[in-house]
Amino acid sequence: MDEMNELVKFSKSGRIGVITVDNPPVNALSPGVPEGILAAVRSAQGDDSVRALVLIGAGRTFIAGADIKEFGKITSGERSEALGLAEVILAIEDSAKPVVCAIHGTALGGGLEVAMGAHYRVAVASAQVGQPEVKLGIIPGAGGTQRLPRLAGVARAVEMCAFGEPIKAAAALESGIVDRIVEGDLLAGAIAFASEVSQQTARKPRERNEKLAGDESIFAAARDQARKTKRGMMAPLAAIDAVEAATRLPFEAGMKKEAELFRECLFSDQSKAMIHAFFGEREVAKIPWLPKDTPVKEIRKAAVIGAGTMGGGIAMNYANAGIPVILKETTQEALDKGVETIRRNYASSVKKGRFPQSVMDQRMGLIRPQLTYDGFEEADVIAEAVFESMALKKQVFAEIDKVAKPEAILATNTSTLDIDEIASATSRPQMVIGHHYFSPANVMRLIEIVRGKATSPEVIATSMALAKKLNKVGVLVGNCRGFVGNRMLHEYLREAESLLKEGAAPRDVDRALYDFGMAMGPFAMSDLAGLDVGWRIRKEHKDQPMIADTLCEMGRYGQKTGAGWYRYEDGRTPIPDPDVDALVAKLRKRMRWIPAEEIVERTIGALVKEGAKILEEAIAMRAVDIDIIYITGYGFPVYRGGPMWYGKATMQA
Ligand code: T1G
Repeated sequence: MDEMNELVKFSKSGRIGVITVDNPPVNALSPGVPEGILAAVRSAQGDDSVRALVLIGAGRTFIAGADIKEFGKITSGERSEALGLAEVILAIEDSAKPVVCAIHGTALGGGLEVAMGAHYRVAVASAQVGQPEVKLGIIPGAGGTQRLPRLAGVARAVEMCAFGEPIKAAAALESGIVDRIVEGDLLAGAIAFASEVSQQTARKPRERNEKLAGDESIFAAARDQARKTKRGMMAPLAAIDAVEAATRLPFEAGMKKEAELFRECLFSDQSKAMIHAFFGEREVAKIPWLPKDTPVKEIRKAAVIGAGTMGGGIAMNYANAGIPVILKETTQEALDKGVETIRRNYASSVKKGRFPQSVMDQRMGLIRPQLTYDGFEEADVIAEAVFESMALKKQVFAEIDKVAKPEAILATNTSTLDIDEIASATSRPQMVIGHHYFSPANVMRLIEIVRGKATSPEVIATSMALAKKLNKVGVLVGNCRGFVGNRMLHEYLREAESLLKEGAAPRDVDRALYDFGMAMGPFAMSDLAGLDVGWRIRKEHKDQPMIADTLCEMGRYGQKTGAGWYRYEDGRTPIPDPDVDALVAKLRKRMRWIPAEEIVERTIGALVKEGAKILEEAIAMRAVDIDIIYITGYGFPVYRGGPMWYGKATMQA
């Protein structure tokens, strides 16, 4: 095996040359990889013993894209902008000897673009291919928007480039991206395929224009969908423009258009923020002070106490991960209601085609509803999700302390209460930890993992690993009132109320933050979550009253009572209510028009200020932890990087 360099190896199997990319962990196109591939392709051209080439990745995946770490160096001017990919891909495409890409794991971004420069692609059934660049605030920059529509058609290319979701090998075969699904050993299958095609004249993907004819409405429909589902993001619209250019311009001109749009996105604040979030999601999983060899227990069985909205969603997470879970309630009526909600949720996913009925049945089969603690002694983790009352939670923890096995993790889903006090109800506070999910728990990706004074390193390490197993983002935080997310939210809501007292209306504040990119404004969000939750906690803590408390005294808890800050006729659409305007007018100190910029600056500013205090107190380890909490748990726009990133970029926090 010849070393083109330490990252790319070349070997021969009979008359087939094999180019192996070996750049762990994900074979990113880091400096040296494109160069190594190019050298291998070129050297094979002159080698008569080689009739065809196979390009494959070593380790767990094919090429997972350009090296994202290089983008910061490009935008800071530290290195040249040229990724060096276009030249490599052209060399592959212009190879006189057919090139076959062998795909396992993921072929993503530049990885799929390299593969689409090849004349053929074979894949194992478990492989996935995609153009996820829009998730980094950019678009494909090495021909993906020009070659993908030529291989898979315009509609599929728009879908993949504008929305960034990968597709499975079977769908890639069906749409013409992949030429064969290989059973068994991938390399052997690829070499066999390469032998078969070695005498054929391979077509260059850039010359395959027959699928470019498309119905123009595809682009308009995709733009509408992007404006709805990717609201405020520039990259999805740029990706659509680039694919559209492929249908209108010759290949080279289309490539030029793609490069322009790629550069515009790469140098945008949105992309910097989204790349921050990409690496942030991986960084929050790392606990610097936790020894690497801290034992992580395997979670084979779980139990959830409380089948309400949160308990039901938490049980679904375990079932979705294939973990059998007991779901306990105190009354049959409450239990039946909880199980029915779970069934309805799964049925709607089946209806939306997310997974087949068989998967729903399998998951429902993993959930065991009951009214007793039978079987709790086998659970590796017990998650409590009962009503937010300290007395009740302590009673429950005293009960599970008697039935749980010594090594079981005792987790509470409290959103505000003191973990140490809850733990004091047990004989094993070192096994107690907060697993704070966000509603709806089976959808929201965030779990705030709250360590108590006594929580052991094993329990923390196991909880962080469990979050990944449940396909969630676990962020470790310290124990204080409201932990990180809700503590900051409290200040955000207080500032929103003070804006009302100065002249703004709830809809003005909500509009400003919706336009800023929040999933919804503070008042509409409070109505969705239920005003009574915060009210009960403020009463329990004898906090300074808020206007929301007055609304609760009027029986206005939000959507669940048909009225809160807004009125709800259809249960979900907020309608401004003159009664609320009148109440606010009575409490108003002065009346002035407040511009949206000021509303955003003050409310997001409140988040940033409280975030800074939380960092000082080490309740959060890093600013990025706070950013990921807000992006994955509170609907903060990812293209603004999270409150601390945004604060730093705009408020010199
Ligand atoms: N560049 C640099 N580092 C990367 C990387 C990449 N493309 N992908 C992953 N890593 C690091 C990651 O930070 C982590 O590091 C480790 O690898 C394992 O990743 C020209 C411009 C492939 C599905 O967007 O989606 O090509 O934390 O924990 O859960 O048009 O990684 O261990 O130090 O995520 O098994 C397009 C990004 C780039 C794919 C594997 N490609 N990666 O998931 O492992 S733009 C992407 C992923 C581009 C071209 C454009 C996932 C994965 P550390 P991990 P995983």
